Amino acid sequence: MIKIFLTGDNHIGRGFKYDKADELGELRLNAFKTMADKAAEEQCDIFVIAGDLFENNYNYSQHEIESLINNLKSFHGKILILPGNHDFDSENVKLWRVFESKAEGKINLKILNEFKVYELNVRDERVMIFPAYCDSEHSPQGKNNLDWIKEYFNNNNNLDNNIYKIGIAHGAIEGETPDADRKYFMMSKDELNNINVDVWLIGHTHAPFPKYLSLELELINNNKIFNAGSHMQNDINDGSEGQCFIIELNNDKSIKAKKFLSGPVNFKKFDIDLNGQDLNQELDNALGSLKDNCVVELNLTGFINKNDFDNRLNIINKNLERFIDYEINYQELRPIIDQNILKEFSENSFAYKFLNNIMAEPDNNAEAYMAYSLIKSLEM
Ligand SMILES: [Mn+2]
Repeated sequence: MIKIFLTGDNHIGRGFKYDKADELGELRLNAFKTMADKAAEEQCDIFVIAGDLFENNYNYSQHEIESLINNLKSFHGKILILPGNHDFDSENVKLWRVFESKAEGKINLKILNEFKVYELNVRDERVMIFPAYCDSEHSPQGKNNLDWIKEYFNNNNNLDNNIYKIGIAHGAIEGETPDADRKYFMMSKDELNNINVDVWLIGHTHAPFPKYLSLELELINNNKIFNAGSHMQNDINDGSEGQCFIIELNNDKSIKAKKFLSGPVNFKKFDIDLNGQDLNQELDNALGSLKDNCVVELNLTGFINKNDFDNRLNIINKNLERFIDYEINYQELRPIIDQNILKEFSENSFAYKFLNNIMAEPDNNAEAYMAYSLIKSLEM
């Protein structure tokens, strides 16, 4: 049996649009300590990063590289890194040479940047690694880097069954990843299944698949393609909750797998349209059950009573201050025009009668507010 820890699409260096961008960047780096500790605790033999560890291959910092290496130190097995389309390797790219030299003597690292079989010995078992790494940002339309692996198996069709054969690739998967232009090393599941490896470890798609993995190790039937997704949600539109996969490949080549939640942050977006409800209560209903380790985007629209409206910033801040960061948009939030506000005008005035008439109709908050704003603008 061999045991694999799988992550990818970590995008170290990708910016965050929030005020606490630096803090979020550190959390993303520090999650590698969480992952390495978990991989060690689970006695995984290899730790695989299936592409896009970095956001790009030119604008990386020494701090990021050193922090990654330090955080990975608690894992003593083999660390295999596949260059993805964001951090692709080619002749003029220095990133992976820099990473290798910094890692020397600290972690047991192999950058999979050749189209060849990498042989490992794990628990006295023979393991063959077949990498389809990215050697450019985009692929020629409809092409991927699987050809050499197909050819290898055509030429070696009676490999010893006891050898563990692991394919690692980075690119879009037909049916899982949008890639309209077919320029992200598009692979089909049929194509992958027809190659005689025992398991495929895939990167590129930030949302994980298969989606049904649970937190407990379970036998996986009829699937040998695994994409763990990002270890941390990178933004609100990212379909990842921040997880890795732990995969056990048994002597009979059956597969057991589970997910491990590694994300230190979750990004959440709420659109709340109010119609007279208590602001504090509505915010508590929406946000109360969230853990503190969230970045919240809150979009408030509609109508609240005048008292809540005057205190809106206090109420909003009180409900949001416990989160890592938050962004609020309340420009479209309006006060309900009520009898109290009407007192601004004398009872015989046109304004009073006009507004009073509008307010007499049900569900006229928007109209009353518009009329009130118009009257106020004419008064000036
Ligand atoms: Mn990618």
